[in-house]
Amino acid sequence: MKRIVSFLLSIMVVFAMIVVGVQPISATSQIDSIISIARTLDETEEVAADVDGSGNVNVKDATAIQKWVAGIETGFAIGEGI
Ligand SMILES: [Ca+2]
Repeated sequence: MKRIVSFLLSIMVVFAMIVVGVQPISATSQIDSIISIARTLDETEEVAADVDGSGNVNVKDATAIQKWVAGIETGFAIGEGI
């Protein structure tokens, strides 16, 4: 019974994707989107995003921001303005 329900749900999801016109997104286009977003940061945004003050924005900054969002202490002044 569980397999039948799972199969029917899968068919419904695929059908809904076809009706709505959802197109699969390649990993390359997702990376291009992320890079294009990163390139649009202005100087103020880059300073704000560089939460560890290393001089560049990288995954360490993103991790610190994620921890801050989750309420985990990071030791950085995130969300306090520049
Ligand atoms: Ca940084």
